[in-house]
Amino acid sequence: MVNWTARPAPPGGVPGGGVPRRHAGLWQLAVSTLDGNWEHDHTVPSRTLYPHQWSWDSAFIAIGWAHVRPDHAWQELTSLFRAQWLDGRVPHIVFNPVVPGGAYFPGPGFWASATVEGTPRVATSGLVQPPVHALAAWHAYRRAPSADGRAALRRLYPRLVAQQHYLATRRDVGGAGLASIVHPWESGLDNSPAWDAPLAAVPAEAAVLRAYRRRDTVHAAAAHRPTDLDYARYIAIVTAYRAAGYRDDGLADRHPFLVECPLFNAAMGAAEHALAEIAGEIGADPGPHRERAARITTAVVDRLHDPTTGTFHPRDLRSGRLTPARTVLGLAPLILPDLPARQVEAVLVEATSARFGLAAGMERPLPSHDRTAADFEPLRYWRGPSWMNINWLVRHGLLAHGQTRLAAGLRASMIGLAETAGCHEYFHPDTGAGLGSPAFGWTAALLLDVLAE
Ligand code: 9WN
Repeated sequence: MVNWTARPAPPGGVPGGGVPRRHAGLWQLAVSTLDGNWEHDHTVPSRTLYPHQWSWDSAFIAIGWAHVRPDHAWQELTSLFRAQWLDGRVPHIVFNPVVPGGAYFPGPGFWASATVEGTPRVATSGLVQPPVHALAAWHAYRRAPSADGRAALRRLYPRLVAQQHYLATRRDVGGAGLASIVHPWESGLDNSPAWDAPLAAVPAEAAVLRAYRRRDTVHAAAAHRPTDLDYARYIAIVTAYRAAGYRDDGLADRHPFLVECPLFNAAMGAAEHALAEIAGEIGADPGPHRERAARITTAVVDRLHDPTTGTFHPRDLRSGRLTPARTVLGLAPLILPDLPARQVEAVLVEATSARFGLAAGMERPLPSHDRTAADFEPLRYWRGPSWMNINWLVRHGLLAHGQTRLAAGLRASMIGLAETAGCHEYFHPDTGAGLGSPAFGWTAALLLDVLAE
């Protein structure tokens, strides 16, 4: 049984009993950031950079809403799953039809989801993101248990099961019980050094981009974002997937990017644990979820753990090899409550090393990449900066394995970061300076969650 912490939501956006007075300002900042990003039935990650609905953002954001406006938490997840495809995939972007098509690149016209069978009426992308939604739904419910919440769980449950089924079947390209991602965007850590090796094999030239106009660099510094060459490859990979109607059969024979990611698969395993809890709550059978969770954990260990480095690495199905970079993705399997003690120990060694600096007293949260690596870039997106969602996940992994002192250190550093820079999208891993969007949804939401504990 997973011991997720439960705390009822404080009413009306005021700090709950457990939130000290000195954090009242931060709490209000987080609530007003979420309110400012709320858009009729979902929350945009950022009004400028990401003016639509994103899949794993909505999951994290729902956890934050549960503390202040639980109805928004359920609307958030419900609107996302309304856009689920017939095959079970939950698209990584759901486009808001009232936002001009050119506001985000690549926009709805590029993805052309309406030309594909089994897609919803609303325009979406054709990719997915880490399946953290069952986990989020369970966390949201435990923070605000109610009859409405239970009814929402009941409605979401078959959709969450279909999401898992899609990943466990159509995406099991390697045939070993893990899901493959078909694009770096599916990892959520778009330009992580983890993808450098598999991306290098994707044929693309920066010239590909001349046909398009990037929108992200209008709102954020180019030096803090993926490069043009990264984008050229992102576009080339989507183009290949789109040309095959976003079908998953035959991927091994034709698709240029196929990787088993430790965070993605750990999320898939954690989702089965959460589904077991949800099933218990709504009178369904938790047994099959527990069995699937155990199988996923075994496969994550067998396929993605490297006893030489002690950490987890993505497996590139094109080369058959583990990718060499030691990124924060390698720590993510801690969120599996049944991760064997030997791997827990090894990951803790990695996390507490100079590479990531986890400690009971730590000044800054975990960076997204190994601080000691030659290609560590403290300003560039997922190649060094600290992100609140990854720290939140690792913190829950630490709690799941009884590492309360380290979890407390991480929590304090996350709060300190927001005290330094507010609800930015990501943060300089040394100075804590805010980077990217200044009013970012999941930073606000997860800040509420850590403040409330
Ligand atoms: C592409 C919305 C998303 C996050 C991702 C983050 C970034 C998009 C982009 O923004 O990706 O999906 O345009 O850069 O990498 O994790 O979900 O916040």
